[in-house]
Amino acid sequence: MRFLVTGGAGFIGSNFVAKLMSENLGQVLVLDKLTYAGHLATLRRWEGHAGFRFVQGDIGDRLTVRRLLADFAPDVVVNFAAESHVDRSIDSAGEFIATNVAGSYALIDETLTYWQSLDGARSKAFRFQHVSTDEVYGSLGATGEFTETTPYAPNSPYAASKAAADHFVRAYHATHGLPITITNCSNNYGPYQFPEKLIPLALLNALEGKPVPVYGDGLNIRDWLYVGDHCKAILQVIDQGRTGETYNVGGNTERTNLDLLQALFAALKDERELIAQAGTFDTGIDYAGLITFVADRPGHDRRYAIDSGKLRAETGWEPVEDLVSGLRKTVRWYLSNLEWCREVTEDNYNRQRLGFGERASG
Ligand code: NAD
Ligand code: TDX
Repeated sequence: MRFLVTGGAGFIGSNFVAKLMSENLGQVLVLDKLTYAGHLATLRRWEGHAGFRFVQGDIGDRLTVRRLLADFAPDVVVNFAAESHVDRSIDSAGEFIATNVAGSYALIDETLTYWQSLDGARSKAFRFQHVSTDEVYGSLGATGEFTETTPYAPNSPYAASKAAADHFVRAYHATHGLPITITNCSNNYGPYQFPEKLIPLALLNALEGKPVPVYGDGLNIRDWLYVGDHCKAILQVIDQGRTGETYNVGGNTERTNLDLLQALFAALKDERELIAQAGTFDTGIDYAGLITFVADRPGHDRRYAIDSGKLRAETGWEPVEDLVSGLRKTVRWYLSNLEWCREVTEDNYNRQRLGFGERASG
């Protein structure tokens, strides 16, 4: 199998590439623009491996996409490439529209032309797998779960841009027959997540004894899924999912942000020895005492919860990690990769508050 993986230098994409490479599942070509969120350091271990290639480029650059499709001749295109941070979309939505909407459109339109050029067997086996989010469904009240038929009601510019892309992908199936699947997943955590997101931000701040910012009252609920389990779900959908269908992916692990942070701090406390070895950190910090309530995120969705029954019934998917084992792996990974954190954030991010300052136009 030949996989074209867009956004493969980012968090989830790189974990997906690691799964393909370490399990020898096929040839991999990564197309990534290397924005602030994508780094070659994340893919370094695959450099020089037979079966791995990296190209720096934009999914919205039709000529590059066309050339790569023709030269590499993929059996599967998996689209992870996106602007992914809600807070940045509040500051400025332009890049979200450029990549998530226009970029996804250019990618599927070029993919359609490529797919139409394939002969019978290859055309039948081809798949475009689009990676999306539960945030397209908006916010839940105290009860209920998102299903695949929940109406779209995105609240952040990020979610709106992902919703638009989902609609185009679906429309290319309905109109042109392009063999697509869409996965809508809940909050991921694990290795290689850029430290702007809640878990790595809180983990690094706690280690350094810095305030851990909690938006609003800290009672917003997210459903957390270890990234490896998300990648497993994507592979199973590519393998067994029906074309034209959407599959929700979630961990049945709903936590308020405050409860999640307590679980993270417990995982950190379990790793005192590793913390002592990892640097000059104080191992006696009262992490919970670092929690600092800050102004709420504008348009902050209150609760997400996912019904992944369709995915489970049709593919047999089950997550392997629970929150305790997943956080343990995550904490150990960050403690062993502090240099990666430094490398990917230097010159572009110092864990400052995003999404609540001056709105930039564009
Ligand atoms: P990320 O920000 O860590 O990585 C995104 C990657 O895409 C980066 O490597 C970046 O350089 C690349 N990229 C950005 N614009 C590009 C462009 N125009 N052309 C090519 N590459 C480009 O994001 P992530 O958290 O790994 O998310 C990956 C996908 O999964 C996204 O589509 C996101 O919406 C979706 N998703 C994320 C989560 C989550 O919790 N992180 C949950 C559900 C769905
Ligand atoms: O400093 C913080 N303090 C805080 O309280 C940050 C960064 C976040 N939060 C809150 C906001 C959310 O309720 O924590 C929760 C999680 O925030 P993020 O890590 O920014 O994730 P979220 O906004 O839920 O979106 C994530 O999951 C769905 C990903 O970033 C998206 O790409 C994905 O689609």
